[in-house]
Amino acid sequence: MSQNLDAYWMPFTANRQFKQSPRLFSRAEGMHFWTPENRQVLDGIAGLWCVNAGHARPKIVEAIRQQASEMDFAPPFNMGHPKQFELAERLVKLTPPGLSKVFYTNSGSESVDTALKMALAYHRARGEGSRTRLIGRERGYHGVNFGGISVGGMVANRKMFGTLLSGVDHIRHTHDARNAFSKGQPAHGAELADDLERLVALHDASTIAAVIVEPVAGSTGVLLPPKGYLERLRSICDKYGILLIFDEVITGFGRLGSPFAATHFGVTPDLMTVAKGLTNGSVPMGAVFASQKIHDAFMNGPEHVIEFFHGYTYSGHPLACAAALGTLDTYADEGLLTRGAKMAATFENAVHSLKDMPNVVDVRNIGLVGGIELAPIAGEPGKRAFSVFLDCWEKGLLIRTTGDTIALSPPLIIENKHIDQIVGTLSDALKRAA
Ligand code: PXG
Repeated sequence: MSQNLDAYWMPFTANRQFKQSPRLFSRAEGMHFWTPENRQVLDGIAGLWCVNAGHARPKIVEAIRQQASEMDFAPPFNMGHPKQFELAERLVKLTPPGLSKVFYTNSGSESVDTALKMALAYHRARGEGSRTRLIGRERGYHGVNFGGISVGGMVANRKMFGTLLSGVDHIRHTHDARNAFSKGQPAHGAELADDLERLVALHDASTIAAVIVEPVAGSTGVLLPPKGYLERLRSICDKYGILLIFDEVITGFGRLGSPFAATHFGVTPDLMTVAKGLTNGSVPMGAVFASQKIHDAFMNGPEHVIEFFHGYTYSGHPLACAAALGTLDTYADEGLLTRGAKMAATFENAVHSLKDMPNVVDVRNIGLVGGIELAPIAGEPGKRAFSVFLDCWEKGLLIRTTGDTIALSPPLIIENKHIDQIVGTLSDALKRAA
């Protein structure tokens, strides 16, 4: 490799291993990437759970191109531009009823920290400033900013970074071996939501601002909510005046076969974070959806005073708004926000066909998400799944691994032939990794 790879410190990557045998993409279209050597690689994970409509979609490309020449930037504080408002109006038509306000960010991590701050400030604005405690869940992933890692529950993302936010507690994760090889939502574990009751008993509801969960946990290895679990969490939150935050950075924009997980499961949170699929991964953008009630609690001071002391230089960036509008057009034209539901049965059968492959200890799925969990190599956690990842990459398939779980989250434009290729390549790789 002639290019010097030394200066770039790569994120969430084994830098030394990578630089010894680099893996680069230089072009992408539809369901595929191409390497600089022009080798085609099937995208089994929508880039990183974000390119839901597939790569280089014409309406998105054109929207970005046009916006770049029309207006590159406009200040987001005290000034606006038309596309911010147009996008917000279109977005709240897609969200579950009640989530009627949108606040823009630039990533999932920023969306999470924004939502946590909104929750704290909401209670304070209503005169319940004692509600300062934030509750997350073990094995949760909420990005990498300080708020997100504090409520998050992945030890490697937390342990190096000091004491994090104070006043955070966690409920238990929902992974339960009794549910192995469940198709869709598993039967066991709704009662794990009662952990929130325990934390209320321990800390008192008057100290708790919000609880944040991923409706389906992605990064931590595709963990589904047991039947009845999210409903139970919602009703405990209602009982005690605790806000419920759904982190829909992965589940938003059609991943489960519905526009949002909230729509899919029929449980509406008070705040909902998104990113990724909002712009089809094309320009960084995130957002927080808030209920009218939360928004209105802020709108009670003198009218000339800023209501929420929060925002980013690039909140509602013109390129991001244009890209998001092009993305929503593409989703609408092709019915992509519900296409996952049509493909789900085929995808489910395909991933569960890997059940009897060597070392497979669980298969989990919902919509166009699949998780295949492998038994770890003794004393070397993560190594078996990573070797499957490298093998698939050699054979022209991009997958994602976390620990010893393989995650699949293909673009929602996937066809049967791609599903066949994913499963065929994976089963060969699993046999070789035995
Ligand atoms: N919340 C959730 C639920 C996420 O999945 C974030 C927040 C943070 O988003 P940003 O845009 O700040 O990265 C995410 C991100 C994986 C993987 O391998 C998933 C994410 C990021 C990196 C890797 O599954 N999701």
